[in-house]
Amino acid sequence: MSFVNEILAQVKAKNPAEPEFHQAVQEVMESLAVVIERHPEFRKAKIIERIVEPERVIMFRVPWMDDSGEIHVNRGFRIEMNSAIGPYKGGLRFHPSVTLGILKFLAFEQVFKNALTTLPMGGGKGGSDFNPKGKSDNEIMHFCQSFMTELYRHIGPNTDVPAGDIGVGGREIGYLYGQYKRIRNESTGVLTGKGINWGGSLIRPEATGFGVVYFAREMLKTRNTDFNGKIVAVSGFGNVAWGAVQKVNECGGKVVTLSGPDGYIYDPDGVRGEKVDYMLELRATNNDMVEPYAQKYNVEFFPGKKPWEVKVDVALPCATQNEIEAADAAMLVENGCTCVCEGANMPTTIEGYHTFVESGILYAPGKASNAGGVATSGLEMSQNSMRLPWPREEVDHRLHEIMRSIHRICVDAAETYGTPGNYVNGANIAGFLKVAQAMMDQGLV
Ligand code: NDP
Ligand code: 2IT
Repeated sequence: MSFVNEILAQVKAKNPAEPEFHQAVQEVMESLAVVIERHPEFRKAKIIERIVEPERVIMFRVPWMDDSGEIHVNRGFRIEMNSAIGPYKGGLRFHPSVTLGILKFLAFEQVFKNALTTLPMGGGKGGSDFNPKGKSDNEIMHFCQSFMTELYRHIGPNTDVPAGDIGVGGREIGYLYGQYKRIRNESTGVLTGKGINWGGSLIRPEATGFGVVYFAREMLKTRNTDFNGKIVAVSGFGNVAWGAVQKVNECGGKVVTLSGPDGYIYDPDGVRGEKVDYMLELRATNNDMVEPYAQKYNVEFFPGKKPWEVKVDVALPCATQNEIEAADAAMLVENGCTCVCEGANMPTTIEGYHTFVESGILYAPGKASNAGGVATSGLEMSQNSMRLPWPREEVDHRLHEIMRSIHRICVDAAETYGTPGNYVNGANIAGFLKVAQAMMDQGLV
């Protein structure tokens, strides 16, 4: 058995019933075979065996009371995956599908992503199987307070700095921060994605989506083209999708789809102007549905379907993991899509990404292309440490430069290791090398 297959078999045996974690490890391992060959010192130091094992996993009970007085019990998690290059950093996800395995896949991805940002941040992820759908503001607050009443003892501005992810936006970060401050009697940058009046960074809400488009622009540049006149499919209608839609419009492209768990809308005139603001309203209803967009703007809605059947030039998956399966990937390529740039984390299955890579279209994995969100979180941490906010232009300029650097780093690593143009290999190899080298420097930890 090859070394890579051996590792995969071990990971599967040791972590049963965690298919998303296995998938994330497999994708990275496929890229690393050549690195291990060239660097026997990593194999000797068991870097791979160490990197797939979280430094610490925290699981806890989250009891809370709803508006009618009924008590509920959810499960809370924080995966502290790797701190070789800085404090654990990564979002919190509140969604009923959350399990230990999902958060381990996300924490694992985050380690490599954060390494690519050029900033000193380790990798972590957390969340809960709490379902925000249909909950009142009061219920969300009580849940967040209960969640933080345990989480506070494990995090800190120099230890572990959570942020948002699916189901956790500005409102939730506010409630979580309020409770942390109350317990610790400390105003610090312990969370990112804060409100701009109390330590948040300008551009953080838009950063992931902006970054995805900055990255896609760099990719298109390698083929001497840009967003001008391009037709774009976006999935999701949340935070990442919202930022991406704005930036595509600014760059001269036209977004014709949005999607939710209920299906997708097709808007041939483009999601622009007040329709972009309406995305925020739609999210705030906590109803899990994109269909009201179709009713409001009199466009077609395709229930239970995904937007990948629409003929587009560029696809930006911004909803959730494994939303592009093998058949979807084949359909995109067949319909002439030339660039797929991931906003979500691991939105493409292994078979799907093989299809993209083999077809020779431009394809970027989320750990490179969606790193603008966590990178801007890193910039928020810097501003908090200095106690000095940067203006919008400064943050946007730094974000843009970081995305250009990540693109360059991926292109260079892919080339150095013999697969030019393969962004998956580039991202995995460059992210791995930075963390692995740090682990070597720090001894057996
Ligand atoms: P939001 O909660 O703001 O939006 C998530 C979107 O995805 C919503 O439209 C949601 O619909 C939809 N969605 C969730 N589950 C499903 C599903 N099973 N099928 C179809 N649609 C679904 O989250 P974000 O925009 O923050 O996150 C989107 C993706 O981007 C995630 O993969 C996240 O990990 C990733 N990401 C987020 C970053 C950030 O800074 N926020 C940074 C980097 C990556 P609904 O809620 O109605 O179910
Ligand atoms: O997946 C991600 O990179 C995020 N959800 C953002 C994490 C962060 O710490 O800003």
